[in-house]
Amino acid sequence: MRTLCDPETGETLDQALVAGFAGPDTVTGEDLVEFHCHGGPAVVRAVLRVLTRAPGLRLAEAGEFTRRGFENGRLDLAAVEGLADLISAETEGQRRQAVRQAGGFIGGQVEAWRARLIQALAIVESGLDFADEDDVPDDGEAAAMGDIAALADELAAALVDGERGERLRRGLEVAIVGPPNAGKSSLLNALARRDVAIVTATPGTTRDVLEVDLDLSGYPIRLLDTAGLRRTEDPIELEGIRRARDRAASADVVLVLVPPVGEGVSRETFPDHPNVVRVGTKADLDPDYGRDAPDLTVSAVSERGLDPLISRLGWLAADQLSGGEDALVTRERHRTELMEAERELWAALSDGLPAEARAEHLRRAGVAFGRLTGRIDPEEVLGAVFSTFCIGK
Ligand SMILES: Nc1nc2c(ncn2[C@@H]2O[C@H](COP(=O)(O)OP(=O)(O)OP(=O)(O)O)[C@@H](O)[C@H]2O)c(=O)[nH]1
Ligand SMILES: [Mg+2]
Repeated sequence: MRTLCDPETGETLDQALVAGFAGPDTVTGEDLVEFHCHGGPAVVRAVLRVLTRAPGLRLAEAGEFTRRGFENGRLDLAAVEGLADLISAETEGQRRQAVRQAGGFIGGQVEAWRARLIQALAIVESGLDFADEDDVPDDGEAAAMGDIAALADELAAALVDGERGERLRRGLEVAIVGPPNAGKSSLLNALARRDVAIVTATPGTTRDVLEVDLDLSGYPIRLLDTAGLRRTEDPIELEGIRRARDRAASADVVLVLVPPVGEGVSRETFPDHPNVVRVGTKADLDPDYGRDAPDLTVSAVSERGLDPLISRLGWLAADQLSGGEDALVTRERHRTELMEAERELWAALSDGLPAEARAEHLRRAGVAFGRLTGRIDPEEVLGAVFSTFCIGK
């Protein structure tokens, strides 16, 4: 415990725990001092006022601590992104994935790939000086290119992952579609357990796409309520229907709501989607669904059938988000760089290529790996990553 005073007036500001940490074994790699003062806003303000008056001291910018840690080699860029994901993780699945990336999961793998690539590149480059004397690649180079082929295969395999990692970050998108008055908004409200969407007996109530994020057994789900599909002349409703079709087409799962016969004004169907669950609505009315036999039935009023629907969604989420192994790629940025590296590796492997060109393709693959982990640091990439942090991280 230390007494913190204003050096100008001698006034006591707080009794605080002050902890010093010697670099380079700290989060930033620099020497650090932490003040653990009492949490009242006036205390914090007074301490900050006195500290920032001292020459050379200022408040950190957003993400500055993490940025210094990165610049001092304490963590790679993918780990920085993992940390950002950890701070914003809302479900258990997202937290687990973020902890893994913050701990250097993809960074470690990419560094291992890069090390192998550099070895092969060194062998190809060492052969360059003697290229005139011997057009046939020697054994060393053949072995090196054999490893590059294996590397390209590993990259390809890592990229065939159904984009699980990215999906887990943003959540599984589940679009609710169907004819007007089918009970789409009522179902959204029932699943969200809040009064999110307007429900009325007038067909064509919903126009905009409404989004609600839910946590279903640890998996993030983004539910979309959409405008009822029907033929109409109303330009506002037409725009709503266009958005509904658009969002449903790109959603991971589509719930097609089937109202009881006579309840829905239109039977216009939704075009094919690989993941459709047909849900009969208004089950409390003891309904007849005619020829449109649904997969399951629910009532937003009596809540009958909601639990089976939630289980079904949880099961779909587990299937689409968790897969067999932990996802290596969790961001579009990672995917772009790995795809670029893979392309360059295959290019380097093409037949009859002069050794200089082969080496150049391998170098470019290495640059793509380097961009992923932040070893090669175009300012705009770094700026984009760090600006998502809050101050104090
Ligand atoms: N009995 C019964 N009525 C329901 C149920 N779900 C919705 N309704 C009624 O059906 C009508 C339409 O419900 P909404 O949820 O607004 O339907 P919607 O599909 O969102 O309709 P649009 O936004 O117009 O496309 C309202 O009068 C609801 O009260 C249900 O489970 N049981
Ligand atoms: Mg609605």
